[in-house]
Amino acid sequence: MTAEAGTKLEIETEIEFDIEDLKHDLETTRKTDRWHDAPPEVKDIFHQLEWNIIEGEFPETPDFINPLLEQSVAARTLIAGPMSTGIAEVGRRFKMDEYFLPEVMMSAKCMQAALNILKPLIIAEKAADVGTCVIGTIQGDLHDIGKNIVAMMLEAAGFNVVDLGVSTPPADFIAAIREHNPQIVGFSALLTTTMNMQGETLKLIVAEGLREQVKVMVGGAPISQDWADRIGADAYCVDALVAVEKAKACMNEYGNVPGGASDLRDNLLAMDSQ
Ligand code: B12
Repeated sequence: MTAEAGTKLEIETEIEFDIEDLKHDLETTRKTDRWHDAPPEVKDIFHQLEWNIIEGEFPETPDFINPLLEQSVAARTLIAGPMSTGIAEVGRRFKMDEYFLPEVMMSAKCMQAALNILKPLIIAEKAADVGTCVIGTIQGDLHDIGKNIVAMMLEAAGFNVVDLGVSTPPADFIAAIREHNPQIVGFSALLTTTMNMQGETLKLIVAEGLREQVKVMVGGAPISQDWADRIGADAYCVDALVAVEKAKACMNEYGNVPGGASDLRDNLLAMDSQ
């Protein structure tokens, strides 16, 4: 554990976790063996927050978020840490038919309740204006938790973010590009049945002659670098932190490179192994 600028605690959240290990830890001990560098009292509340999300008890979510903020845990650590592992376990249970839609909806409400508290704290860090990003969940898809986190982090990094919401038709992306003149456009998709709409939206951007003026970033659980390459996106981002780094690089190092250029894709991909 190291002290962040100011008085925030910095706790390791980038440990890769295997979902089967997570299941084992949660089912045998009700605790994950993560956050090794967190103080014990913080670690305890992290575990309670994970369970709050898994069990979908959204009215109580603030009761775990607020004490952690009082203990100087950074808002970003909560999102990348216990909130992330909690909702991952919900996804696993849903996939295994241990959970059904009502349970997932309750867990999503916990995430939303937590994000409502954390958003103002993250936005308050807002850096100087760096550029504009249009972002939206693709047509047919109603998932927005991940997209909202990305939008929030980009805003904190100094982007003017135009959020088109969920189930965004390709034509709405085109209208927003014409209206707001963004340097970056982001598509979120969480369903294998809707991810194709990322490709369709990108095709329309090309057909409308807008491809060179925007850099296209894609993300969401079923999305991969292979998929980004298949549809011709400039960057795939596994999470919000990577999205911020790549968006900043699009404005700085590669600010003069047109969207769709192969060296842009190569350079942004190379950032994953740095
Ligand atoms: C919560 C949830 C819901 C909630 C959504 C609430 C909401 N407001 O978003 C509700 C209950 C509404 C829901 C509904 C459905 N869901 Co659902 N859902 C989930 C669940 C459990 C978690 C998703 C989530 O929020 N994760 C947390 C966030 C933080 O992670 P993330 O979204 O991946 O985002 C991060 C990165 O991917 C990236 N990122 C995301 N977007 C973007 C965009 C850009 C531009 C960039 C750069 C990066 C980026 O950064 C984010 C932050 O780090 C997932 C399981 C899973 N493993 O994903 C299933 C899951 C996505 N759902 C699934 C299904 C099947 C459905 C339904 C079809 C169920 C049904 N029978 O009706 C419906 C679909 C409704 C629709 N038309 O969209 C399946 C999809 C399977 C598939 N192969 O397509 C999943 C994978 C569950 C499973 N394991 O089977 N769901």
